This record gives sequence, structure tokens and C-alpha cells, in this order.
Amino acid sequence: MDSQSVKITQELLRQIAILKDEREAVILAHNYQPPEIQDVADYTGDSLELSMIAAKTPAKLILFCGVRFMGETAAILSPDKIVLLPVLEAGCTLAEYATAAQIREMKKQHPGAVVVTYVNSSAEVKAETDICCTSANAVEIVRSIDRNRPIIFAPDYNLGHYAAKMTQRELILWNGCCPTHALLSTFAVAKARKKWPGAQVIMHPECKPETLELADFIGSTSGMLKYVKKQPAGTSFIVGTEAGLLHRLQKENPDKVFHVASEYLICPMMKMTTLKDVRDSLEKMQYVVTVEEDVRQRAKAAVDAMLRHTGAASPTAIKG
Ligand code: CIZ
Repeated sequence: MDSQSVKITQELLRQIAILKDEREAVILAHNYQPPEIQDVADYTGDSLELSMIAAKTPAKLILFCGVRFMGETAAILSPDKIVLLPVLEAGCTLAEYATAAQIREMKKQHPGAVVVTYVNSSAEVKAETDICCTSANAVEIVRSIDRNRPIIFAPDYNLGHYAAKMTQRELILWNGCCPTHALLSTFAVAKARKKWPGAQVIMHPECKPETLELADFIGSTSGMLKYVKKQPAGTSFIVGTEAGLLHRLQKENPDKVFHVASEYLICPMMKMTTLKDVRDSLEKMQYVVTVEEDVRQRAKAAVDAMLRHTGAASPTAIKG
């Protein structure tokens, strides 16, 4: 960074600190956010961990550096607080694969089915759902459902496929995917293994089934953080998830080595947030995430159903 850019960054950080105090806000950043956003945040974590922090914090203003469905989940759990998303356009392609109308139609086609949706979905889709899941608890949630009942799993095909495999259950799978994770090919993983022999390959369950076959460990971002911590010093890893996680992995494990599995593991939506957006968001109180009350209540029931199963799980979110 040249000296002018350093000066601008320092000034933005100063303004953010002042505005944060004035507004009595808490800043949350998802594990996939750019490094400078993770570093300015009060907490960094996965979407569920952050939403639970949002629900518990005494702060009345939550600045959620992530994508829309994450801000919505925080708003669903915290109706008494103001949730801001610094970038209005930061959506999630995976979430857009399913609409509430399509879920209703699917329910008609499969009467009696339990609808499980990944948290990477809109509030309206959650409102049509029986129980939500995250990539950290999808297997556990599917396992908890009566074996005699069919399960519709939306919107991520790959995560659903993984949960079906792990639970030996047949799921009615949606045809959505995260384009970033779906881009990780078996070829890229083989190439990375050749480049870094001896490294362990850790992968996210949003990757394609044939790519997951090549993993030494499969887990959510929080699962990867926990797994890596337990490995001996000096271990190296090829990381098959959005590249933003490498910042936290390296920061928390300075004695280990991390390589991103492919240069394509960049989510353009996650990378939209800048320090200027954070400053502007606090200054102008933009963009407020709202969820219509009837939708919020029905969506909350599905999120609460999930929390009853996993509420006690040990969180990995860190205080910045
Ligand atoms: O649930 C999340 O936060 C996402 C999108 C991924 C993960 O594994 O943490």
C-alpha cells in the first residue's frame, strides 16, 4: 500500500471508531469478508454465530458486513434492533435459486414432506420452511427428522447431497448451488495437491460431490476453524472454500500454512464491502434490513427449530 492509501485507510478507521461509539453499534463480519473488514469488526464468524451474537448483544445497532440473507437472519432474530447492511447490492446467488412460491409448489407435490432450508435463503423462503440448517449442522438436522417422512432440502444441491450421503437418507434435492464453491473442480484439487504435496485438503460441503470425494476433511467455515486448530504445528492445508477464510485461519494459526485450492474461490458479493461502505453505513444509517412482521415470525419459527438442536454447539466466532 502506498503512503497515500495508508493515510486514507487510517482516516477511515478513525472515523469508523468514532461513529461506532456515537451510534453504540456492534460490527459483525462474516468469515468470507475482505481482511480489512474482518479486522475492523467486533466479531467475525459464520452467519449463524453472528446472528446469535446479534440477538444477544446489548447494542441496539448492528452493522452486518456480509450478504443480505445474513442481515435478514439477524433481523429475524432481533426485531428490537436496527440491522444495517453496508452494501445494498450484496446478495447471494445461491439464495436466489429458491423463491417462496416455488417452495409452496414443491410442498404441494410432496404432501407431508418436511422442508429443510439452508440459511442461505431469503426470509420469505425461510417462512415456508419447517426447519433451517447451516453448513455446520445440516447433517445433524437431517438426522433429527423422523425417517418415515420425506425431506425437501433447498436450495443447495451439493450440501443436500452431502447431508443425504452422511445420513444414508434419500432427500428431495433442490437444484441450486453456490457458483463460487461449485467452480472448484477435481482438476484444480489434483493440481493443488501436486503443487503442495503433503498438505491436507479441507473442503466446504457446498463443493460438488465429486470434488468432495478428494477431501481429507469436509466442514463449514466454523468446522474448518475447529479442525485446523487441532492439527499439529507445521501442518499445511489446501483450503476449498471462499478465500476470505484464509485470513482468519492464518491469523489464528500462525504455526500452520494455508493455500487456497483455486484462484476462483472468490465470492464477488462478499468482496463488495469496503471500509468506506462501513463508514458511510454508520454515518448515514444505511441500508436498514427489514423483514415484514408476518414473514419474520414464520421465518423465526424455522430458525428457532434449528437453534433448539444446535443452540449449545461451541461457537468459533472471535472478538476482533
Ligand atoms: O453459514 C455460513 O456462514 C456460510 C455461508 C458458510 C459457512 O460454512 O460458514
